[in-house]
Amino acid sequence: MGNINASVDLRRDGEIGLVIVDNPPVNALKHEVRAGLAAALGQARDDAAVKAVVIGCAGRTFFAGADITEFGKPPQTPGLGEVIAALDAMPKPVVAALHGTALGGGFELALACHFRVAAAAARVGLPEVKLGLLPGAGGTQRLPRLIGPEKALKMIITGDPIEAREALADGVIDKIVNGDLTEGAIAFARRVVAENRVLRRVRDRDDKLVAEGFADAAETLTRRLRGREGPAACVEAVRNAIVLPFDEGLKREGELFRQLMAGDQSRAQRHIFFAEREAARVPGIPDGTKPRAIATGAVIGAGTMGGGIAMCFANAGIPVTIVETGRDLLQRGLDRIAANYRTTVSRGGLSADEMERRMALIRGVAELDAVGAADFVIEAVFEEMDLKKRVFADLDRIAKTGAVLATNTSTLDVDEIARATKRPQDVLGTHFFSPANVMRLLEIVRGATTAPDALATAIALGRRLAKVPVTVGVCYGFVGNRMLARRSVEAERLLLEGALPQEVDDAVTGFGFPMGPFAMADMAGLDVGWRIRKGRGERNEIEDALCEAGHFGQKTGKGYFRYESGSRTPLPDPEVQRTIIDVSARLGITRRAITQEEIVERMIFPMINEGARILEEGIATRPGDIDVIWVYGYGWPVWRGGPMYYADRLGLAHIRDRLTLYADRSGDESLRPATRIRRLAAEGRGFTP
Ligand code: T1G
Ligand code: NAD
Repeated sequence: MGNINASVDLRRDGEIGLVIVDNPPVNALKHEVRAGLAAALGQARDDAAVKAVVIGCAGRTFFAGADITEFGKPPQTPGLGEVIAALDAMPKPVVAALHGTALGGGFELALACHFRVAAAAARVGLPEVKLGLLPGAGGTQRLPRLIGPEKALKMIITGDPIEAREALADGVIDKIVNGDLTEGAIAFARRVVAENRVLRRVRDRDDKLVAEGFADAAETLTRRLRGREGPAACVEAVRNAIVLPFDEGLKREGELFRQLMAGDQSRAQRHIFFAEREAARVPGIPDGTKPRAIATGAVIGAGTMGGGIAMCFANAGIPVTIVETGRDLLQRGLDRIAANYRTTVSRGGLSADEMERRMALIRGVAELDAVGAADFVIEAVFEEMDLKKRVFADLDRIAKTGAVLATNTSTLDVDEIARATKRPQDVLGTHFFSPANVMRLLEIVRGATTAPDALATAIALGRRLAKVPVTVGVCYGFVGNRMLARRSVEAERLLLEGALPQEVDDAVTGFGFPMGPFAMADMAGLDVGWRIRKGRGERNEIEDALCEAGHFGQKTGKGYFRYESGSRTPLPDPEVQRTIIDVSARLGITRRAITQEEIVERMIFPMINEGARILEEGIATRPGDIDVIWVYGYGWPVWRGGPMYYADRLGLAHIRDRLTLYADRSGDESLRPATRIRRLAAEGRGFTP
């Protein structure tokens, strides 16, 4: 009894053996933990005085899974599978005491225990698919035996955890403990001993293993996951639980797991897992910098973005005031918010009560003075510099001391906006992505004079709003839009040279993006870019011709594609095709057939090139930050790891050579490979050391 090793402790509480693991911050199942668990189980098994065992964790959570930092390294024994086999062989009752987030291998270990009790706030899940894997320690065989293949497949393919209450209702856990969890677990174990309860292993249960409905569920769940290896393997493994004996299903699960672990997709997704956490470490914010308290928020402008941003505050339980120029526009904005919530309620994603509660947190006004008490103000008015400077000058007068003043501009100079106030240290950019209540990325734009605690406040708020905050510097379009602008230039060139919108979008969605550049432009609204170009005296021959003909995108039912009323499905539009061919002819361009491969290269390589320049200028701190921006803000396929990671996989010498070819062909010097690409390619290195 006592310390088994630095992470695992075994002690006795009467006839109950208590195994407590302490491996901060999330009790990952690293080698030492596994070895300690195996030893503790052995001791408890062999100690006649021990009648039952409770396994629990110290700190903020039960095991949050295998230790991801060990992936790709030589395996060390005991593996998690061996620890779980020891649990299966235990002749005494074992109770898992769950709190925090019992995930992946941690939840699989709990499923191999005879009983599971949990704190009310606990959540359980199998998120391996988010790492390009599948549960590899029996989860695909045990969970279907507890809740049926259909529900198990949903949990495994989404990777989303469920709350303790739902887990109790599904029979995944046996009891919710209010009060001290360890004491509750020990009391539960004592009752099991006292009542001499039958030890029924999950692996021996098959009453829930029905095939009916499984195939349809699999089809529905994987429909939007084209090109992803993980989900397909999850379907095969869970199907095996229905058709194969437990040990054969388990063996096949292990084979699939090792296959995925060695594959490119999982390596790319693991890169994003760590890059997302690395992005939260921002140079220039001294350790111990305290974020300012945020109890209330305000949003200026209730348009496409303002409404979504206000919903983010309400979804996080933060009261928010939304301001418009007049009652009609305000009501239109509030109606759009309510309609959005109603859609979510109708899909079962929110209860009607919860919708009411959130709507009650949103206060609509038509007077800017009403935001005087707000702790964090976000401006989302038209993308016009003079208008934004006027709004910030007013906010400077109205907002309370210490309030953070943020702009949602997608391109404009945050420092120039800050200079419209006498408190530029409180000004920064919070660049949300459309739809703001859905997209997880938040590009936080640090101004030249932004105070470290204002920045820390925006990052902390970003996390409270369930966003992935990435801090960037000030330049035109920041990181994401600046790279996107390179793609847009090439996209127009491809249309002029011979491609059609549907061909370009097909190539890009074939690469793995959920949407092509032209459908995306239609969703954001072609008029946003048109206003910007008019302001800068620039032209996009095809898009401006479409805007002049009223093609603003989804909002007018026609853009690069046409939309049936009430539908968001982009349909080829002969009128657009005619416009494109006319513009090519007017510019004297002979159209030619363009391959999908060339389209993909010209959609991606110029962006990578711009990413290299962004790193050279220090606008982004790390290549991984750019990858996280593209995965969470622009739909870059996570299983390709992001543009900079993808470039390293292809090799920078290849990127350099293709860019040089396209620069020579088009005469566009901006396509010439960036200095950093040329240097790294010459040294045979990648962006990430
Ligand atoms: N392994 C190693 N490190 C981990 C880790 C893990 N599983 N989970 C978190 N960390 C680190 C993380 O990098 C960060 O480090 C710190 O802990 C805090 O994390 C066989 C093989 C648990 C919900 O996928 O989802 O089991 O940056 O900032 O926001 O089937 O972390 O401070 O240095 O995210 O409170 C399955 C992954 C593994 C869960 C907590 N498990 N983790 O979120 O903190 S595969 C997962 C999370 C598996 C088996 C297979 C979250 C969290 P640093 P954090 P958080
Ligand atoms: P929008 O035209 O849909 O909404 C702007 C709203 O601001 C309008 O309802 C208008 O009435 C209101 N407004 C104008 N002046 C105002 C004032 N003085 N006080 C209060 N309200 C005022 O535009 P949008 O698409 O929501 O864009 C808003 C901002 O967000 C822009 O800076 C844009 O560049 C940026 N942005 C847009 C997107 C996108 O995809 N649409 C994405 C990220 C950022």
